[in-house]
Amino acid sequence: PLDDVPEWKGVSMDEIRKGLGVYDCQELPPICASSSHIVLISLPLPARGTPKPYPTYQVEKWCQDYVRMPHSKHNLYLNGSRHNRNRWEIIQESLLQNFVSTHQLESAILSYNHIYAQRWDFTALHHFFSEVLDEEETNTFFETLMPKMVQLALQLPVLVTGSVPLLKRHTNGTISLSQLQIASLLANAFFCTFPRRNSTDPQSEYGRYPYINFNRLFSAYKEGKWKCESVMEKMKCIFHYFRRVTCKGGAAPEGVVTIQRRYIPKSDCPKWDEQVQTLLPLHITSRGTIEAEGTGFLQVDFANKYVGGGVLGLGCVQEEIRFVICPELMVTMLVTEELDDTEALIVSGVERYSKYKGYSNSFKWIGDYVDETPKDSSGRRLTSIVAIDALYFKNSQMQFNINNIIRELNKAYVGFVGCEASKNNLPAIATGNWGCGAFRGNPKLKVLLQLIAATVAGRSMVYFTFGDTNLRDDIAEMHKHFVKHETNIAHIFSLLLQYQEFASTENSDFYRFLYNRSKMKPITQHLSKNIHTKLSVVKE
Ligand code: AR6
Repeated sequence: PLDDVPEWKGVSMDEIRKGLGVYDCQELPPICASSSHIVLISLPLPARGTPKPYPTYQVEKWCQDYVRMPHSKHNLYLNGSRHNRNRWEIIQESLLQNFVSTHQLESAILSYNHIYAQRWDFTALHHFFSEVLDEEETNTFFETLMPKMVQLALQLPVLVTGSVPLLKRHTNGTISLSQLQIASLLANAFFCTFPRRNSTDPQSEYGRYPYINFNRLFSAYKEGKWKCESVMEKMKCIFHYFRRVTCKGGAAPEGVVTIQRRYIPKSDCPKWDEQVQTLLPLHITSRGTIEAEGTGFLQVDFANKYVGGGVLGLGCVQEEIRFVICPELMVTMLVTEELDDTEALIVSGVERYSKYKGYSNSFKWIGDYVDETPKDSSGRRLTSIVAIDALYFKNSQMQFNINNIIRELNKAYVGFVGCEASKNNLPAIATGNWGCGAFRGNPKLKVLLQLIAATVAGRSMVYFTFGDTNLRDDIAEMHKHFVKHETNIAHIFSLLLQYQEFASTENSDFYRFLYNRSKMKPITQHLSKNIHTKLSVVKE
């Protein structure tokens, strides 16, 4: 019967895991503080309970290399004719009240952001409470959750005593902090307390960072547009997260999260035309999702170069959904400067809080999710996510341009390569149609580029086609073809180079082209030299 036909192709999950248990491999080594790894909690971890902040006493760095904290004594509020006041004092005064409506909340937020009073808009937030929640739910929110969120935000000075470094462009840097510290930072983002993060001018100090203050989300409302519904569902996820992290007892999060920015200069990336490996094993399935069935693997976030993408706006595709079901990911938006071509961000230890169904405009929050992922010796859940941003292709032909191919290979490689310290124990990659939805790439090309990058990084792959059985079969066949013919990466790369010219002249089937050409003799040394000349002349 048809039901017996497996929905996957390639090798089994067991083979991908090399017979090891789901959590036997680990992306990041245990936490060890250094000049490039800032640890905001005290080590070793307590046997139970939440990790303690580090250092014991508050230290403050008000400068361009660290997050400017809302409670800093340097965070002055220039309020017209009045004397400069400490902004944190105003924040405390404004938030310590018994809120009964979102209009009151709006006034409170604007009282320490008055220059935005005319520009910020809270329509989506008001809509959520007036149209989405019923009266009882609204009352419960203001009576119970809201005061706890305020407490969580105002505890920031005692919870985060160290300075939070920024993960800047073209640097390698790592931060480890507790889930509770993240919760407090995100509560501050909710109340829009982060200074200097509101300018829309790209030249401003944080012009190359993602948005972090939640006023963006509160205004994400379009009259009559379906997108507003997914914004409401995203809000449900976020309030659910705050409900979970503010509840007392065993349910409060006690774990640790590590955020790592990785930069490999372009000149140190692999020479793609010199790699002699053949493709590593692939498990490909049309069922399941990266976050659910990709347990234990390095899970790809189909990111924006500004991590988080449209999570605080109207966006509701793979990255945004991942960020709202695992809101701790949003703390990356506080610290991560725009990703450049050969940079990636790896996050380990985040928890999933929400169940959902649907996608994009049909996305719905459907309730609490209990994440049973075990923790490593550093208190991190064994969930690792890598944010890699694909290129956006307005013109579909452009993706076959060899410079764009190299860009995507390098990007995926930087994401997949893993730390030296974990080298022999890295999990496989769990991915799918990276760059092929909102960014309009061709999945048949992108999967091949990801396979090449994963192979050179020494990792097998689990690929989710997100319901597409034809794509699954085509990819499985392509992979099988190259493995059977022992076509190495240099050879595949040379085929891509040939297709670049072919694609612009004829409307051909990409894989057919690869099959036909791969039967010919592999590229010679002479031709290989030719590639380098071509590479330097082909521009986007
Ligand atoms: N698991 C597996 N596959 C998935 C999943 C999932 N959970 N969700 C989606 N897919 P897209 P992009 C498949 O459009 O093109 C965001 O705004 C599905 O086939 O999210 O790289 C970012 O912030 C889908 O069409 O990724 C960026 O700005 C395909 O993956 C931008 O979108 C691509 O998902 C990135 O766009």
